[in-house]
Amino acid sequence: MQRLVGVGLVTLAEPLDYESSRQYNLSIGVHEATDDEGHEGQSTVSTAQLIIDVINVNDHAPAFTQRQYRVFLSEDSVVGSFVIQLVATDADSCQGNQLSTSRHLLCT
Ligand SMILES: [Ca+2]
Ligand SMILES: [Ca+2]
Repeated sequence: MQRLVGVGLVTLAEPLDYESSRQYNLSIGVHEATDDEGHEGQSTVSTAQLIIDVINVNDHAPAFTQRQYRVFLSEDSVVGSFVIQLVATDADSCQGNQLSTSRHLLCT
């Protein structure tokens, strides 16, 4: 008895973006090519579920909330004086992504 084997390929039609869609849940059906009398078959014989989990990559660059900062400091300011607090954000998911500033680690 000979077995019939069909192969179907699933290919990516659009770029993925973990921050927009983290999972895709697809239903895939297989049909008979022809029925016993040689007519083109249309009924679904079997279905399967395909779940695609998108893996996050670090594809967004961190950015400061302002393009320019300006601070006025008196020349007699002592070493260690507070100068400014800067804030940066990163559109990537927080999992494993941290922003490193000279003094603090941030997670957005
Ligand atoms: Ca990033
Ligand atoms: Ca990402």
